[in-house]
Amino acid sequence: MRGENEETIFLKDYAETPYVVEQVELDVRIAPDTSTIRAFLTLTPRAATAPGTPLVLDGEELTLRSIAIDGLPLALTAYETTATGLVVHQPPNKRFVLETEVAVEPEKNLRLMGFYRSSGTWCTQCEPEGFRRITYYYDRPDVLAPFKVRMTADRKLAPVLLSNGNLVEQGTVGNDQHYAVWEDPFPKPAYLFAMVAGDLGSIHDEFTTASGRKVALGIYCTHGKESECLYAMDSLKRSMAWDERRFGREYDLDIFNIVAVSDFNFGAMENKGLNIFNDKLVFAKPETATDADYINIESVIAHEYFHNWTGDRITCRDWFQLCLKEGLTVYRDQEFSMDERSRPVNRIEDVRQLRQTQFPEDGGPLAHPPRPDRYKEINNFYTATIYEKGAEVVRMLATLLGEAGFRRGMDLYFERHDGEATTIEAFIKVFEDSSGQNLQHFQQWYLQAGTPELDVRDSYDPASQTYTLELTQTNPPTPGQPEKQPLVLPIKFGLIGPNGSPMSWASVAGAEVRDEMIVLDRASATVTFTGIPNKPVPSLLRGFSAPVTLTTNATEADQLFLARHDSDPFNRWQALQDVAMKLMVGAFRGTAWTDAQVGALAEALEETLNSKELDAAYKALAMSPPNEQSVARTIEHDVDPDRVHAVRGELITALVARLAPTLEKIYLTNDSRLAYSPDFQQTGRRSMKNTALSLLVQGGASGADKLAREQYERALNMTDRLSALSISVHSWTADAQALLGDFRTMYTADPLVLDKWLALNAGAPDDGVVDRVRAILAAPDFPQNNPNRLRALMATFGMNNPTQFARADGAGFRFLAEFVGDVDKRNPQVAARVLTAFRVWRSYEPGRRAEAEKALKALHDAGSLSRNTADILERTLAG
Ligand code: B3K
Ligand code: ZN
Repeated sequence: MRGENEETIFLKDYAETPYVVEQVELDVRIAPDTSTIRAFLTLTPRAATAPGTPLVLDGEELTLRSIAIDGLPLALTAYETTATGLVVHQPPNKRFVLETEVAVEPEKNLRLMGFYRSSGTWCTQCEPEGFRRITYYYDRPDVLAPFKVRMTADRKLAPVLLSNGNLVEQGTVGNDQHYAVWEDPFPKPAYLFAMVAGDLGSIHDEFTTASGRKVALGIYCTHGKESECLYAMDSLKRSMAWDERRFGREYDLDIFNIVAVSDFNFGAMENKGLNIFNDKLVFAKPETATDADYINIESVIAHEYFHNWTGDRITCRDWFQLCLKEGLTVYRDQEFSMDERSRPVNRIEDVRQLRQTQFPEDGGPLAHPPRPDRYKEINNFYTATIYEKGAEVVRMLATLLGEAGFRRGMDLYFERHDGEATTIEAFIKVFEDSSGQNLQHFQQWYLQAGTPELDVRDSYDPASQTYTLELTQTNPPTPGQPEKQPLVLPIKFGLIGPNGSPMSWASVAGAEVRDEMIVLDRASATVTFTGIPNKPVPSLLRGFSAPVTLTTNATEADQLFLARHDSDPFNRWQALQDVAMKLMVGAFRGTAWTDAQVGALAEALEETLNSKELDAAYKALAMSPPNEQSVARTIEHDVDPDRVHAVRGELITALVARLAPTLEKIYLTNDSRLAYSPDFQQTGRRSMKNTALSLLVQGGASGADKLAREQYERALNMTDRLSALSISVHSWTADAQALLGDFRTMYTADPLVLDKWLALNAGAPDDGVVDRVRAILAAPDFPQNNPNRLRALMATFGMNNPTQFARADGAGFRFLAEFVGDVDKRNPQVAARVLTAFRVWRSYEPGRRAEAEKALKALHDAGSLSRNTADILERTLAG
């Protein structure tokens, strides 16, 4: 483990390697305890490389057994191994083959990076820097080479041997062993290497590409789980067809395999031709998976598949460019899910996710640009900013260029950069070249951190029939970036006349206005519309066309008007959220809402819920008031989470007092006993029904607790059962404890359902939660090394239990910090991720802030932390 004072790595220091890797051949002998890897690397010095330039390869926790060049063993003085790699002092000044043999111990690899063993299956995770834990190599994304891999293992322990590319040979060795040779013709960086060996079940299918090539599809899993992989397979085939239709991208190898493993630090990994997945993103059956699980499986299967073009065929030059593949691929998977389900509903959900995960990151000590220029630990940059904000930046590009213009740019990107490791600048350039537009200013989105604040004030002059919008953007400072430039903001909008229909204008001046979009590229602008007969209500930032926080001079009446009349479904939803938010924040600050205010909100909600055009999934979102974290974020400073919790509860009670009959009707009419399907319609109806139930229980409607218990007991699928349980637990009803106990005994055998139970325990807002979670964690049979179990318990506690994590007595902070210190010794990535729960610590009121700081400092003082955790901790304390 490297120390915390390791130097920072800077983008400006990028330099090519002095040697080119032309070919990689691996001979891997897999066996319990110790496996060996012989690597044959064909290397050539670049023309500019001075003779005798040392060959410096990365390597970590490897035991070197032999080393040779062109078949001749090296003298001890000719090379050196260090804690971070291998140095060959004077390699030949022409093409040569470096041959090394190393030993590794996958069973002891609890970090789950490199080669490790999960529930009996050997597997790999190489992104970003795991390959160096398999063999000595240039473990960086700009070194691309074809790989050939020979795997040998015991036939019984590992009847399945998989790697990237195509299977070119297999056979037996003696009585017990067998081997397989895989060859990947596409040059790739080491982070896309993968290898799996184990005793696995599988399902198989086939996909015929648009040009008529047949691709064999396989999903590998624990025996007995095969039928739970069918939805993943279906999602894969739909993804393959969609990428052909929407982006003209065909799959390129003859085989595409997915393997589900139980111990995985992340969601999934896009290794070329051999995706490895966290099993929670593969396995689904109605009795154990919720609608949300099905939706996630569909989107992550798509995401990893789409990486084949945006990630694998075109990869990143260096890790600073991570969002080149991640932001773009998230954009692609979001578009896929929108096409498969519902554009407005998915957009609202994606924006909710952005606000929940990325906005607090961007507004806190861990803020960084989508394309950072420095890092200490790259694993800490797989963030909501790189992924979700990265996707928003691509979405803005698509908005600015229009659908056809965006597609032309993407076509050029695939044509120009196929087979390369490239940069954000090159990505922007293809859109400049294909559209003729200058995008240099737009590019600033990639370089600047922080969420822009957009303020819009409107005014109307009846005498001249002119309507004016004054727009101002502010870009607040973030760590290391005190000064900011204004950004290019595409602001989609519409003007709505008093009768609720769209208004047009005679002329507009003051900023670039295209169709119904203002492009604000300065700190401020005054946009004047003429020929406006009456004062309109503006609908601003339609579809959330730029990732900003918007403030306006709209009155509650304006917002309620938008909630009824806006033709943009996103803004209709947003208007209801805004009114609820205004009431809650006002109450938090001491201005209680009036009966008339709640009455007006309830009426607008009721109208939405009774609408004939809106679908159920949309209505479910419309009736969910902003959650406690987003209320806290709007309050910004001196947050007391207990008061936020109380105020939100009071608003729900006041709304339910008016809406109970409507909610009960929704509950009853959407309760269905149909055979389960994860489709959009059924999912929407369940979501609407369960949201209604949740409000009824939270709002204290009579009989609602009982309804929840009954739903729990008679549920036919996990969505309904878990919703009922979660509603009971979150309101900590009289039944909560008993139902939790029942759920625990009913599902002990299924680890993925156990995660749901762990998360429920950790997310309950009751005072006993710290003790309860501590006891669960300390139980002798708790799987201490499994990331899913640890995250279900501790990331939920830190991120989704605002009142108990931020207890006034500091017990929540201390508990989480102690956990981080402990788990850091085994799995630094899990530890560092959980620690990011503290990113909002400065927004608390002074008492809690002091407690949080004490807990963070205690963790710091407790001694040696991994580089991952030390980096997060230092930035959290400094920012
Ligand atoms: N590219 C992988 C990320 C692996 C992260 C390792 N810390 C998953 C994805 O974004 O598709
Ligand atoms: Zn990805």
